[in-house]
Amino acid sequence: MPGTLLVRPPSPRLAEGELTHLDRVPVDADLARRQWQDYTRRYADRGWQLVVLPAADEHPDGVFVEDAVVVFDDLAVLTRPGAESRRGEVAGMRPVVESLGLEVAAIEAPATLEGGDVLKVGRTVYVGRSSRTDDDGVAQLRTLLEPRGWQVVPVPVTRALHLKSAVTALPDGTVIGHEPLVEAPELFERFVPVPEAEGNAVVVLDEGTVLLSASAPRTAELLRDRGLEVVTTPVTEFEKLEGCVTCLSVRVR
Ligand code: CIR
Repeated sequence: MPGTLLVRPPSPRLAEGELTHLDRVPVDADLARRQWQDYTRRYADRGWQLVVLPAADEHPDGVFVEDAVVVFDDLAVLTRPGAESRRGEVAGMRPVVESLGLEVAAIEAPATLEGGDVLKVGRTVYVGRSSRTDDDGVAQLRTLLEPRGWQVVPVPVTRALHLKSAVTALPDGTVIGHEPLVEAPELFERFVPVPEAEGNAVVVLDEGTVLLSASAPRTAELLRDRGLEVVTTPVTEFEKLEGCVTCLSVRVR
């Protein structure tokens, strides 16, 4: 199941990125670059094809590519970030997703939607109604997706930046999250709490393997006890900017 992944190298201005729930602390741009390279290697080592977007160093948060485009089957939806400073990241995505042969749609102003609020579990799309994604954004996504056989379920998000800063899904569809950040666990068919805030975010590498932040060793243990292979990678410099393993890539195929 390895697929094709979009990534973009971190800007040397990463430290100037948006912050909502965390205080600003020093960020090591060289370490961020090395962590990003390690992150991309985790995929390449497992047979994923990486499409590296041109650097966009004028956008401090540009490395968090998952917020600018969301892909559903052969449809790429360009987002309209709620953070004004991030709107300029989207334009560079269009030619790339077009070149991959995807159909392209876009969230139209004044609606806002960020990809970090979009969690796919089977054919269900949970969409965080957060400070970055508004009701109009959720409604536009529903209009695009329901005719294509996806069900859209809005989820309130106030305790975290994005829905996927609070919950993500394991390969079998079980949703995991750090309980203090999750406001409506009952919305998910199956929910399992994890012991660390950095443990909420996993990327499914294949049916039996997930990628997890190296900052969540107790969660790694819990997931291994469930029979999963857990690959860890250090993302401390991105976590300081409220990013996580999911935000650094978008699966396009
Ligand atoms: C922001 O606040 O927009 C960035 N500093 C972090 C974005 C992280 N993205 C994500 O969780 N999908």
